[in-house]
Amino acid sequence: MSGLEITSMRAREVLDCRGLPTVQVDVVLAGGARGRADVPSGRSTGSNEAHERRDGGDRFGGFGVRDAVAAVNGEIATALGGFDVSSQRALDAALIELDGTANKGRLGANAVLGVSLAAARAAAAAAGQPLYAHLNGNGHVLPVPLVNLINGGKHASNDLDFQEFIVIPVGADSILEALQISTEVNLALAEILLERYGKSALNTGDEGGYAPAISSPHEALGLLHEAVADAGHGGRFRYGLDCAATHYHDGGNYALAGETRDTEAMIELYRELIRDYDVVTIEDPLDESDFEGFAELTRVSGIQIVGDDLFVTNPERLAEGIEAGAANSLLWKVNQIGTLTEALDAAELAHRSAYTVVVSERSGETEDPIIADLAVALNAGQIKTGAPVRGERTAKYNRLIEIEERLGATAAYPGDVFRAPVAA
Ligand code: 2PG
Ligand code: MG
Repeated sequence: MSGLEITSMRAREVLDCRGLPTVQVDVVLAGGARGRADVPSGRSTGSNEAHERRDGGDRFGGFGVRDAVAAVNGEIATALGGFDVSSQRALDAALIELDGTANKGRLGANAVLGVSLAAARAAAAAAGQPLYAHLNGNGHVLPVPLVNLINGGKHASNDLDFQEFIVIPVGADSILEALQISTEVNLALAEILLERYGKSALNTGDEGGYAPAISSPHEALGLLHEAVADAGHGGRFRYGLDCAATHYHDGGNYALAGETRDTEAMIELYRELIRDYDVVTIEDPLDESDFEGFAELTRVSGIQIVGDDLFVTNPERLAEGIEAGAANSLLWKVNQIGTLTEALDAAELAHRSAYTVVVSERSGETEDPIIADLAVALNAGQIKTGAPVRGERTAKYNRLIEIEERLGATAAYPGDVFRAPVAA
């Protein structure tokens, strides 16, 4: 006995930041080490994501996860009893085989992922190491945060179609300073919004960013530029978007700010925003099935184009995208694919293909900060985890601050070269 065998596993329903239930899993090993993980949940989901199992019916408005919890406590606990967690790949392979479907639809990706992540944490605890160091002894790059200060799309009740308007603190020397100056910009933004639109403009969206009643992406980006200038940080920020375009696309056209645009018109709009607002990264600019359009925009834009709904952290879809030249960056969300190993494989394929990796939260998060450790383990150099407010977002930022302190002199903050593989 190595002490690394699973002796017990327990899942339960807990609440996420929207007050909806999600799966929390505890894994206990023979040597006494334990690991816990919570499973996040998206709202603007890609249609090719692994299956999130919900109970339906009246309980929790249909969002209950009792069946997924029962799958962990019953079938998965039985099958993995005594399993040695020293190989995450073997453990995840066992989970995939047990489920037996292509999208984890039988047991539920939320059941499978909870076990996969809790087992990784237990293995790290048994080794006496923080998770980032256990996964990669050379993990030392603190990610540049893509800080989402204005929310729209499915994440807010305003008329902005783009989902996320992002500031990127490239002119900081550390994650701590990056968060400091981002927060100063957020405070300046609040003052501008209050003065210009009144106090209802200070209502926030799902990721803690403000959700003013505006509809023009130009206006939103202009507000970010003004806030950066007012905070005295001109030149220290660059800008980004998550357009989540799948969600206002219909038959080749996009319904954006009251107008209908075809793919070419969307690409023109992006070129304008890149030129006028120093936008250096755009996620999901086009529909999730439009590999060709993504390839064209990637060619003509010269910036980082990120595939979220396009790739769904799926190595096979990513391989297809690489072949087509679609995007040059992978948005990386472990729950889109359902096991840590498959997500790590997608990141490895991305890096091998000179695609960048942006580690990302979901809009439905808990206080679990695991993506902070995963971002450092991947040396990804970029993370997207909302505005620097609200516990489920600050949990990740605070964990990054802690990791930076632990790493001491070996910690690196990439600053303006966060997307170097694209610029090169
Ligand atoms: C996204 C995510 C997270 P959701 O589209 O990138 O920001 O949103 O979790 O709702 O899919
Ligand atoms: Mg997205």
